[in-house]
Amino acid sequence: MAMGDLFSGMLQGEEQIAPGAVLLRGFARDIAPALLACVAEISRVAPFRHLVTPGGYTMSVAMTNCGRVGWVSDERGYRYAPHDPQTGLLWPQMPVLFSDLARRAAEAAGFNGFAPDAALINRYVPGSRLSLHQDKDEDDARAPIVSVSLGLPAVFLFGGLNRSDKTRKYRVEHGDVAVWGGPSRLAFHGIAPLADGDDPFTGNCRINLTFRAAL
Ligand code: MD3
Ligand code: FE
Repeated sequence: MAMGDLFSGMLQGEEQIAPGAVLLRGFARDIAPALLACVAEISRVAPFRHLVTPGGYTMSVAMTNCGRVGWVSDERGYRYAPHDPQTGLLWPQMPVLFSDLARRAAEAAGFNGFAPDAALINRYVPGSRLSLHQDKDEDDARAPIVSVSLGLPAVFLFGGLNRSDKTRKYRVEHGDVAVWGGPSRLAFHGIAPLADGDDPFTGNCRINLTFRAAL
């Protein structure tokens, strides 16, 4: 590894949290306002909504998508679909700013050539949470998932390959990016109930982007 890579990693606050799982603190901070402008634009066409799980629970996190396909859930199950079931329209195109960020972050974590076809956009308000789960609806589990945190901070729970494995907690903040691949790709993870707060960029919420190679 070249000295420059070592230093950029240190300056970036690169942290390996498990094999294949890397936290890139502040990686997206500079472009966060532009990312949020894209989210606002996307949500005008594909509004945030609270999906229902196959078990009949309404999620506390509001979601929308952009890209060739989007993640959806209803009483029939979880899947990726090209159309927004609420409007019947195709999901909005993924902005080049998004796909470029995802590719650069994946590369910084050692995954070259990441080309996401879906970006799930999650919106948390105080009290919203995401219970422990695995992301296993994607066809290609060899590709990593890249996640970008914007707005209010959150406590990220990261476990192992079994639901009962002990979880570790990581505080994630505005501009932090994480890459989950290799042996960590199917690890259980979740988000603790969001604490109240006031963020200069988003006000009272947290936005998370997750980039996936879904189909
Ligand atoms: C660890 N989102 O949308 S991103 C999700 O902050 C999701 O909104 C959370 O979990 C959020 O599915 C956490 C971090 C994340 C994403 C995918 C992972 C962590 C992961 C896949 C494997 C292991
Ligand atoms: Fe997940």
